[in-house]
Amino acid sequence: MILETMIPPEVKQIARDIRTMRIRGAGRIARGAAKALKLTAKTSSARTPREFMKEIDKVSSLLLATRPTAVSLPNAIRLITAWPKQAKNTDVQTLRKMIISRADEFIKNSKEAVTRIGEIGSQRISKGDVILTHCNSDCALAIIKRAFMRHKLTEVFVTESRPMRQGLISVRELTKAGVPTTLIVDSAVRYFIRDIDKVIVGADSIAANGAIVNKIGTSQIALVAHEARVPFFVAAESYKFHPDTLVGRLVKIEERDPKEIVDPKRFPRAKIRNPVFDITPPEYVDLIITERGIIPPSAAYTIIQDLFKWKS
Ligand code: RUB
Repeated sequence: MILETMIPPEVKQIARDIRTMRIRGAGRIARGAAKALKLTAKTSSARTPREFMKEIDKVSSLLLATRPTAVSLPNAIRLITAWPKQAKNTDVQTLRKMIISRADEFIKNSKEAVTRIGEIGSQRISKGDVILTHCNSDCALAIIKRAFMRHKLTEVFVTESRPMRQGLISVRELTKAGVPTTLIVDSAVRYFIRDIDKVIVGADSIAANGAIVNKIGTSQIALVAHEARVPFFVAAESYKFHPDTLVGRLVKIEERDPKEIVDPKRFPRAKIRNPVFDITPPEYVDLIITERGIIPPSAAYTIIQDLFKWKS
């Protein structure tokens, strides 16, 4: 039996960091998981392939239990462990090498995908555009920064993104890159929508019907953009497409501690709810920008089925 105590402390720390959001954002969570699997493979003292794969499974379960919504996490684990899991007549050393090289490959591909999304997405920005983004997405910011470097973009509006205020991370990153940035509260989106040319957000999961799961408030912004006929773009690596939605499974929406909103002791008679993601219907999404190219939301089904061979 693999005991919890046998999991390397650095791996437990990564799991803790994902749970407490020190590591956050779907891409970073996936890369964190890849690093944890690599560390496990490197330090394992398993004597048999069976023992080794049990350790990998144990760590996978620990990671999967951290946050439920970003499919990048299970997809990263699946991509790294699928081969070693099927490998027959192999030894611990070979399995170790497989996990390490697949984790390295995942991290490298993931970072390259973000750069490529920046490149592809920036071509969809017109000279003088004012962009609005929500929360903090590496993919969305890659497009904004690339477009700014190409002298296309005029200004970016960033929502605060309550309750954890990840918008402030975006503001820091964008101003550091020299992008003219305006911070607004989430409820000011409709007030400012007439000043906006395009909305660009990231995604934690994309369902087979093209629905987007992203930071709470995204769907309200999409609704406002739709009403004002402002194009709504989603930027996401291919591993954000959710294979389970092919068979009608729903993406689990994480509900976090109400303390992130306010100290519940101050309102002992009130119930406080803190769902941290929501679902934007595909009708409100104009484009999904991936590292493989731009697709309409209606092509999500094909991406999941064909590109990944993740058949129901
Ligand atoms: C982050 C969030 C981001 C997506 C995409 O939520 O919703 O928009 O994860 O980010 P949280 P990226 O802060 O709760 O993790 O493009 O960086 O993967």
